[in-house]
Amino acid sequence: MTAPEPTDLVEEARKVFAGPIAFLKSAPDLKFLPDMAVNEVAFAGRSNVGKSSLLNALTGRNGLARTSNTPGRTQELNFFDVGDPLRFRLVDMPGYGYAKAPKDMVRKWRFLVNDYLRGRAKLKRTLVLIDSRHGIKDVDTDILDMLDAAAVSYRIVLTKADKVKASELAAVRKATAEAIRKRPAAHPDIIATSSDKGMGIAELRAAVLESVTQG
Ligand SMILES: Nc1nc2c(ncn2[C@@H]2O[C@H](COP(=O)(O)OP(=O)(O)OP(=O)(O)O)[C@@H](O)[C@H]2O)c(=O)[nH]1
Ligand SMILES: [Mg+2]
Repeated sequence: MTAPEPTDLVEEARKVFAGPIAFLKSAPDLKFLPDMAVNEVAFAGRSNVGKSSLLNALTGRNGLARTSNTPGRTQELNFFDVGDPLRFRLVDMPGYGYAKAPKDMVRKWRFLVNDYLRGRAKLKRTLVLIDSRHGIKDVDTDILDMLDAAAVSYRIVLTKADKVKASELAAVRKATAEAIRKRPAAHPDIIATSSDKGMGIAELRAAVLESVTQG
């Protein structure tokens, strides 16, 4: 079989994300993880970076993942089934780096997120979301270090691109590409998105589909 042309992949991805997608379950603890029936793609990143919003934009369904102006909205691992029959799963995760959250909760989320990311055999790729206004910060570096050390494949996705000028977006994209150049588990291509404006969404759908269809 020959590899699909990129345009075919974008069209295929559009269809998959327009089809059946349903919330499966919330896992507050590793013992509540669902069976490993299919490949998974996880959304990681700082609290309030736009993980849940991006999941909604990808699936074209606004209320699927709960979003909020207040950091710390997502507190469990939330699994979403894509396709009927089931093709793959999307996993919305609690954010990190939320200074005002109670310390014991922060610790709980960190263990949950890290253990899931490090130990999940069906996790094909982690999308690490970075705010276009800020670029990679120290809290992000910690999770990138962990993913590199555990050899978990990840890809940087810039969020809230509508909040910066085109020149600023180009600069943050360049600085981010440079920052990940020597990171072994990082995908070299960065996708800039805006969940509000729909920017980069078709490209990200194709990237997600590509990562779950390999192996
Ligand atoms: N302008 C703009 N705002 C966005 C975008 N994406 C998310 N937001 C806003 O950012 C805030 C946080 O979004 P969420 O999707 O809840 O963020 P999260 O990363 O899931 O946050 P936690 O669950 O707390 O970790 C909300 O007020 C969103 O409306 C975007 O592309 N553009
Ligand atoms: Mg969230």
